[in-house]
Amino acid sequence: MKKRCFPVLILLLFSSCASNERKQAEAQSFIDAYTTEYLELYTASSEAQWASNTKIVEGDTTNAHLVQVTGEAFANFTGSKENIERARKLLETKSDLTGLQVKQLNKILYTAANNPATVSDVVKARIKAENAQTEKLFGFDFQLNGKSVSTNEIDAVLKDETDLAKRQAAWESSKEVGKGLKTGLTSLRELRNKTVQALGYKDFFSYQVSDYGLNTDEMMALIQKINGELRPLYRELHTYARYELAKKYHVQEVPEYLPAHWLPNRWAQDWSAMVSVRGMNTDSVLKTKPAAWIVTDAADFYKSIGYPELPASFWKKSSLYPAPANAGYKKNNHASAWHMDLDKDVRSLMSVEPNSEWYETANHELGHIFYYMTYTNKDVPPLLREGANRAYHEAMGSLMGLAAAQKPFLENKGLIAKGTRTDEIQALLKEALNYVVFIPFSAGTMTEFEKELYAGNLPQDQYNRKWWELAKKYQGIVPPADRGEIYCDAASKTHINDDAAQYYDYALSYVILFQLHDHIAKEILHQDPKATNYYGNKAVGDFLRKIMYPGASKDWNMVLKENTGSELTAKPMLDYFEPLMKWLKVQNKGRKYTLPETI
Ligand code: X8Z
Ligand code: ZN
Repeated sequence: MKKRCFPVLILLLFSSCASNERKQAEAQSFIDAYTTEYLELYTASSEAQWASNTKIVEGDTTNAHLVQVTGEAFANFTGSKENIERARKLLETKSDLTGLQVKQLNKILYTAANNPATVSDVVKARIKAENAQTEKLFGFDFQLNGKSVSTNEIDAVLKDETDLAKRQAAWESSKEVGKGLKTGLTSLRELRNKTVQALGYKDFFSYQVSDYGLNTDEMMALIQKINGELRPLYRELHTYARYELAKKYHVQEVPEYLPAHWLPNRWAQDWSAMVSVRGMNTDSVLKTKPAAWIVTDAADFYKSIGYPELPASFWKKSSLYPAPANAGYKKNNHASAWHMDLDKDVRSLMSVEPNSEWYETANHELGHIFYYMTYTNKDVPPLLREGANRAYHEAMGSLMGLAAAQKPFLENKGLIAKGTRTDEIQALLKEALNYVVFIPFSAGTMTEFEKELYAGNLPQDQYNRKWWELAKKYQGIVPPADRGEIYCDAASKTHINDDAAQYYDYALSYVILFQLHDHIAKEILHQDPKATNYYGNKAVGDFLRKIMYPGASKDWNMVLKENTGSELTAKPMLDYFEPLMKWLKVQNKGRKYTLPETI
């Protein structure tokens, strides 16, 4: 017995090793062939999408045609029966494969589920409906007082205007676009659901959520937990804003809920423009700069922490500034970053003007760009060139945006005079009106609405009622006047149309951002998280690059744990705003709170 044991064991080991090698070689040759074709089709489709988002000409169908053709080619390949079967087959013996191979095969199946050949007519119709919706959204002619206006101009009114009638007109103008998008959204819901259902997903929402390795209930629980943890602080901010804005607009009776047009953002997702911190009025400096400075300065910040120069093609091919009013074309007015070929071609689409909002956004977009550039390396196969999860991708640039607005950084950059005295609580308040206020919008209104839409099949004649019910519940916001079902206010938000069922990414990204920032401040810079200066610090860059480098080839929970020592937690975010909470409670003493303490 014993005698035979050895040779048998060796033989077994040997043969299983040989079979491992064979299986791995087989998987690799499939993955390699798939990748080659994938890259070609992905790039062609990106180019078509890029053109159709940067040059929208009314009546011109060239872009739409190209988007359709390249989109269908990409879908036919990625959703083909053959690719699905081969990936599934190889995964049947996944213990024989490397971790990286398993991840790539899963990615192949995940992409297939959005494009199954078995329902190719549905996929075709979806591509068409998606492009039509984007063209309608960004080709829309916003009108204010009988004149065409850009969304930048509407935003400027909502930021600065104190006359409530004028504010309401601008706010209402910004929502007009939704009317024409309502039926398109319903078709998209059907088409998106039907596509992913063909490969066994319950609905499009659960499909998108599954990218995190979570099911819908788990994601909702996670997001609700975050929302619940930030609720006490939001409730203070909400109370404070009602009273302060009533004062500002000379309204005698403080409203129970905030009228949407009182707030300096079309969706009430960021109220930071409400507060101007004396001594830290960066807007007054920024507006003296050319728009290009905003982008080059953000790039300079990344460079200072050890990121490379942006490639010349970035500057040449990006679309960074608003289309001139008389250009004869419109462009997508929402900021985005593109990895065109999953290799060196990186671009950004923005409408930069010299102000603090675009300064923050430029930092945000470059976070995506440098993430792309960092995980484009020999160790990360093209199919895994994505963030650790989608929220990480959003977190990086937002983190840099936060860092680029802190006082020591601004002093160092000469954006405010050295030694300027500022009120720390006001600065913290301004930050909370951005980062904290965003949570009930992202984790509440947006996520709950899209869950109802996709998983709950919300009837079309209830879209607006549901939207405002959620806005009231989570954000404590009400519309200035009745918004019947002729409107579709949800559809005025870009992501509802073209980045569907993913908005919880941003809520999670803010939580991650504060975890990373806390770690950087305390462990690397040894500075107060509320007053940091990342500029020029290579160790900060090394830390971020270590997270970025593996892309999606590592488990996202592990990435966080390994780099910050903890799992996903809102604690650093809550700690950050602790002093503000105390201050707000004093300010709000004797005021009437209208939001329930718990959601
Ligand atoms: O959509 C974005 C980015 C896209 S790359 C500009 N953000 C969310 C939004 O504008 O609604 C960034 C934060 C929230
Ligand atoms: Zn982003």
